[in-house]
Amino acid sequence: MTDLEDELRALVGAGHVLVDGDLRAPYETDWTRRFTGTARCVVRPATTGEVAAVLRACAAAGAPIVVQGGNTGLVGAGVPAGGEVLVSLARLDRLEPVDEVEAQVTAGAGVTLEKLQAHARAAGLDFGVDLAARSAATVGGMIATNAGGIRVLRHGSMRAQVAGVEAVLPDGTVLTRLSGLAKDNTGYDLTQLLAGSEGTLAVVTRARLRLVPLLPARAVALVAVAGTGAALDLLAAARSRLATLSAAEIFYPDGLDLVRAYARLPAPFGEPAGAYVVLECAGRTDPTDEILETLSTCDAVLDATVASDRAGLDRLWSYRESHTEAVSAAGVPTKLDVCVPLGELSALVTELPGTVAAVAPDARVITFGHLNEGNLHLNVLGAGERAEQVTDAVLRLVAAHRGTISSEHGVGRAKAPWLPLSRTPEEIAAMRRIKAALDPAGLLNPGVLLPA
Ligand code: 2HG
Ligand code: ZN
Repeated sequence: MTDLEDELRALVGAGHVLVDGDLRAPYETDWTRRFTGTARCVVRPATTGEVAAVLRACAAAGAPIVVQGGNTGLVGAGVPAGGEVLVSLARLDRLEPVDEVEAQVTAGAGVTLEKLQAHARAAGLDFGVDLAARSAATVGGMIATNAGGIRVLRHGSMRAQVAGVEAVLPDGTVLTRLSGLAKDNTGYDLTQLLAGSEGTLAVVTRARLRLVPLLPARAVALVAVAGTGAALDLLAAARSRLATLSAAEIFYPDGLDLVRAYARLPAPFGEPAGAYVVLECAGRTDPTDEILETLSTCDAVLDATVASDRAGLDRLWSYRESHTEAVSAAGVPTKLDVCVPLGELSALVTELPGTVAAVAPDARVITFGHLNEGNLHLNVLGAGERAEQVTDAVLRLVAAHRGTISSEHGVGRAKAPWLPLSRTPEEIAAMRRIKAALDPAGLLNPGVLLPA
């Protein structure tokens, strides 16, 4: 083995430098199975000091690095393109005690969302971000991608929860900002710069996270509506009348069919509908009556089913949350994660099938997502060798509707060539200057975010 591998073994322990192909394999392919590459080796540091030492050693050797959390990313940003040292942060999984007065907690980058949620809830608080990959997604990856999920409506996305971070620059310098002060105007906000930077500027090792009130009483409505326009009418009614609204999601009949077959779920309604909306309310007291009253006075509602018990909540949410796994069981999807102004949503949904069919006649699009933000997940199945053309056609359509090419999954390797559709040449040039200042040798996550 080369000098670098020997040096890494000395830094993190021989058992945490994986060079054998079988041991590397689980780290080398992303969740979708679309992105895969060979790592030079996988390194598993356990502390910030070890991460710093690993980065220093890689910098001295001129070795490029790819950073990985729970490997739940969907844009190919956490797996190697080929030949990088893969730094897994899974062992940085320390959770400190909840500070109940500040309503904050410090968590290691490798802590899973599910563990963070359980920890916060045991202290009578909650974490503001929730998403279907909660059992594997980690704090560091969620900060790096500025993850969104199902409660952005209520609490904002990941960056809104982050009061500070500890992070390691590519030269091994450790930046520590974990005091969590509620007001602190002392210069550039490096924490917020790193949120959404996709591991291209520094490696987040710990985070000071804000917590939110625990709202134990929940009610969910699964609502059948005629289509996207009716779904938006229902959203408008929910937004104006439901003070406790915590989620508003959408899916369509073809997604429902896939999910029902995959998760063996019954048809939710006697009659099929054009679109389905999930509304969730959460409070200290049961919000069921509030939801029922809103549904009964909204003309867009064709049919609805409401639950507030644990089993019923899980059952209704599973129609929406099983989409990703059901799609994956049907094939390797081309995943597009876009956001348009709500006024453009109906037109986008209408024009989408024709746009895809024009470049990939055999492909089909499963559409679902976060209605409140106009954030649709367009999962194209059967694109085969036309995946790039489908991506190009759909992202151009989205840009024409004043939308963004990445709403919450990030740009990664998957969308980097299309970044100019969403950011001006001046913005991209400024981003490159920031990248060059913090990572002059271009060693961190090369090929991710910024177009080649
Ligand atoms: C979701 O909202 C996730 O369920 C995954 O962002 C979306 O699989 C997808 O495309
Ligand atoms: Zn999503």
